Amino acid sequence: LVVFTDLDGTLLDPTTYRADAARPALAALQARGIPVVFCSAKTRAELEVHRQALGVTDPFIAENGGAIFIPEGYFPFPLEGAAARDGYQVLELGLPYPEIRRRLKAIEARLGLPVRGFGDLTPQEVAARTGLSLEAARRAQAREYDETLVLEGSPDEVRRILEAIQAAGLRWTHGGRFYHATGPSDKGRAVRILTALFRKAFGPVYTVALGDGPNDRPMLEAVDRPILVEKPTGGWEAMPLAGLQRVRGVGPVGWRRAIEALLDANAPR
Ligand code: 2M8
Ligand code: MG
Ligand code: MG
Repeated sequence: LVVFTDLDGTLLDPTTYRADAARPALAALQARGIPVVFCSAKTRAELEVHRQALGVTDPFIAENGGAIFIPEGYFPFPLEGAAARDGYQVLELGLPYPEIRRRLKAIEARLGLPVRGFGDLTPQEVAARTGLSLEAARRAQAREYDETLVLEGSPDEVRRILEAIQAAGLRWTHGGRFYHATGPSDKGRAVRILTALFRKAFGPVYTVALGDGPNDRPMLEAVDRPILVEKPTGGWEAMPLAGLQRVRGVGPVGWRRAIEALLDANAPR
């Protein structure tokens, strides 16, 4: 068994960014040695803090699939195409942040509409818009593969910007609060690559993913058991996906329920 999980609104409460309600289920996974792979829009800097706080040591996927960070020596074989960086083997799937920013600024000039992102904001502004602390806001701004967009125009202006993003060879998605612009990467591509590595290392593994929003869809499509937790507004993200399990409970409350049910059912390893 390998568990892939989104953070904001899934493992973490959508407003407090805390995982408390999920802790018993997380501990149960850890006690069984089941890998827990964070798969988030968040940056490496943010994910490192959450890993540390929750005692998670498995590989993680940052910035909507922009890169996979694998602790050095985690898999018992060399990783083709990986770059060694700060104790990780890094598989880069996205475009570098400066290149994404350049293309966004070109779109801004061409459309004559503001196309702003976290790179245009002060840490104070990011903190105010997200409810993150100033330090956490700085970590959210330490972006490498994905720009978090702050689009404030009319629905038609937003639509024109999203179309231009695609025409510029980028992709867009939505993380719950914000639109994002990325290179040719998504959570699903990263999950498939990492799953192949887990299978190569450990043989057959059953994959589970938990999410709450639109940017989780590619991840949920890439696993054996896709699970959606409830949104704070009630109900679940609309997602036509075969075998999708919708669990009651917002964020970490649903997360705990889903994982406990899974462990009780003694799902195949
Ligand atoms: C952005 O991501 C969330 C989903 O995780 C969103 O789009 O709603 C990113 O900037 C992330 O790095 C940041 O921590 C988060 C804060 O709400 O917003
Ligand atoms: Mg989410
Ligand atoms: Mg997310």
